Amino acid sequence: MMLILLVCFAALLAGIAPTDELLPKDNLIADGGFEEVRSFPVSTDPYIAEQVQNGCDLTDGPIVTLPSNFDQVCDVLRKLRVVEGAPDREVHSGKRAILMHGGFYVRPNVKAAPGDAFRVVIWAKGEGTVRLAASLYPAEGACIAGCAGNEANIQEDEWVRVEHTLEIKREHAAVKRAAFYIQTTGPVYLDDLSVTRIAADSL
Ligand SMILES: [Ca+2]
Repeated sequence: MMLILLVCFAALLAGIAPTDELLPKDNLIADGGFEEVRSFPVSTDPYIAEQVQNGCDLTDGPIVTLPSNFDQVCDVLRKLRVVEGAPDREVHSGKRAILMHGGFYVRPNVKAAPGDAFRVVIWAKGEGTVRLAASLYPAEGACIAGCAGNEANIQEDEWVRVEHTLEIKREHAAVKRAAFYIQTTGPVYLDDLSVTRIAADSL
């Protein structure tokens, strides 16, 4: 009995289940729950400073806080803020999520080859559309192709699951890696991003 009480008490101390338990173990994206952040003075990062000068809403002050898996802007980024709050309310799980309008690439790049397929999932809440996609690269050099899911309409005040299957066509024979990105057409809260490799025979 005492042991059960101790276990219950430990579970209480631990709070809710860590967000990683809601994400697949084979998630190829680091920190898909957006729980880890990187804070630094805008002035120390010329790339981020340029985005702010161009009108991107990243911060209210001299310090910017970005999700740790932020790699670079995709096309246009109007707004990207890390938000904190309660599960199923401001965030889908854990303590943090992001509020984003526009697009950005997430870390890391993933090894990829013609014929590969990936299941890409994110939870979203807000107003606009959400699209998950990948830019495809050869061993060296610029992007040679892409694959994208259909835009999903998000017009709800509840968290909804967006899922795409992204396939790399065999005609893109030189593809060696994929860089995944998220795009929205309005301010949308996003959490629990996962990218998992699908076996070809399960398609
Ligand atoms: Ca989260």
